[in-house]
This record gives sequence, structure tokens and C-alpha cells, in this order.
Amino acid sequence: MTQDIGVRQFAFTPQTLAQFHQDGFYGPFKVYEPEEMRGIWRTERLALMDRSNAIYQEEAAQSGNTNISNYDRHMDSDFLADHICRPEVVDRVTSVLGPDVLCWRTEFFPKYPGDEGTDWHQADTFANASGSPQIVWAGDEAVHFGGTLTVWTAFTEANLDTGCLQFMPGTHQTMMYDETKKMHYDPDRINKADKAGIRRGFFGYDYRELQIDEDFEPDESLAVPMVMRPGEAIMFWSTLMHASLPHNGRTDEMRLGFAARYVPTSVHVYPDTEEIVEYGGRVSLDRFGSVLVSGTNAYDYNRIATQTTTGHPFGRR
Ligand SMILES: O=C(O)CCC(=O)C(=O)O
Repeated sequence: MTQDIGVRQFAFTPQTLAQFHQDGFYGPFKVYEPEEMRGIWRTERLALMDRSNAIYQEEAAQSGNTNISNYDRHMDSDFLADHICRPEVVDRVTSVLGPDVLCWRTEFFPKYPGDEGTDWHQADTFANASGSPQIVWAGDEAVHFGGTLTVWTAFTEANLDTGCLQFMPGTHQTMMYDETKKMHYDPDRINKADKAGIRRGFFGYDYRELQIDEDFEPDESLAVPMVMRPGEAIMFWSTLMHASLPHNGRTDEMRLGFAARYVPTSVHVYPDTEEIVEYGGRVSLDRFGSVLVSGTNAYDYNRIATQTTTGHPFGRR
């Protein structure tokens, strides 16, 4: 199977690639004009309320009480299906991962007025919440790599008031967390924790339960805020130390990020599980498939979706 991407208009120069390797992130960069993004979101947020074609139909996904309800809506939304294949995104992703790339997960990250920020974390296999690895790099590559490339697009204003992302540049090569340790889910702690004077949590988990060194304290002086306008995106390794600020309620506009996660086709996606069990929910992967956004898939172990549940083909437009 092949997904031809033709001329790579937005590919990195060697200098940009070197900077990316040093920092662990690139951006922000424009995908949509702010007004265009606002217009799209006005329509799409209503359309997304209809979950009848979503791939996760279980109670956990429907209730909205768990993050799983925000997963993989590119599988039933034409707009999100096209978004993950946009040249502005895919050309940059392939500059780092090589030509053969899958999108294996998308996720909305809403912050409403008063919501806590996301606590500092790094993700390598994404076993962090479920206990089962969700992505595993193959062979020799696993020695040098891990994690996923995330492209996080601001669908609304993401700033110091609404809860923008924060990064610690250059921290993507050393894991401070061990995802094979177990975190404990307790939705009652959402919006109640304070970490070094900042309201932060991890959607009902305490990410600090995964720390390799129990005395480790994320050094807030290294944090760089990523202020983004609607329609801007940022690309980063999931192994980069990242977090977000709380929404301080000074504006009533929610902050909404849409994260699309990419890996080379050689990575095993959900290698040994048929379900996702995390954030207090459980959904079956029966209808799940990774999306080939570029190049050729020469491996037979990942299930590939070629179109959304309503028949919209995935591909560059
Ligand atoms: O948007 C956020 O608050 C957190 C996002 C995040 O952790 C991610 O995209 O990996």
C-alpha cells in the first residue's frame, strides 16, 4: 500500500532538522489562518457531537467522563481525516521520521475556564496509563528512538490565560519516567492538585507516580510557554518534557488542542492488546486502524484504515 505525497513543499532544511534534533520540537507554524480555523471549528464542533459513526461506541467513550471520548475522531470526521494528512503537517513529520509514516492516534485536549494544567510528562510506549505498550519501535531503531511525533494544533487561542503548552527544550533524549510502573486512576483528584504552586494534574492520574527518581522535581525555570493562535501547530517528540498551564478563567473561551500522533510504518501499534483500558474506561480496538499518511507500508503487522467509517478516503488534498 502506498500514499504518494509528491513534492514536499514544507520539508525541513538540514538546518531546521538539526535544530529539531537539538530542541525536540519545531514551531509554531501555520496550518490555517486564525479566522479560517475559527470558522471551521464553529461548524465542526457541532458535527463532532454526533458520535454515531465514531469507532469507539462503548459507554466509556460516549459519556465524555474519560479522555477516551476524545480519541480518534479522525476516523469519522472528514475534516479531521484531511487535517492529519495536510502537507503543512505531513511534510514536516516525514522530514524527521522518513517517508513511510502512520498516524496512529488523535486526541482532543480541551481546557475550560478553571481547569488545571496538564502535569509534566514524557511518553515513550504510551503504556503510562493503560499498563500495555501502545507503540513499540522495531529492531535496532528501538535503541535510538522511541515515542511518537505529536503535531498539536490550536483550534482556539492557546496562551498564558487559556492554558498553552509548555516545553523543556532538549529534554527528549532522557526519560525521567518509567511507563512500566503503575499509575492509579482517581477522577476525584481532577482540579485539586497543586504542583510547585501551579494547578496541574493528569486527567485523574498522578504522573509523578512514574518518576524513576522519587526525588525528581521538574525544574519550572526550564519551562518555555508555546503561545499559539487558532490554526497554528507545533510538532514535538512525546519524550520531550511537556505540560500545559491551567486555564485561569480570565476569558470564557475554552482552549482546545488537537494532537495527531505519528510513527514510522515499522513501529508496532497496539502490539499485544485488543482494547484500550485507561482513564477509567475500556474500548475495543475492533474498528481501529492506523492511517498511512505518506509513503509505503511494507509491514503486515499493523491494521491500516484507508477510509473513515463514512467512506471518506484518507490522503493528501
Ligand atoms: O494539551 C495538553 O494539555 C497536553 C497535551 C499533551 O500532553 C500531548 O499532546 O501529548
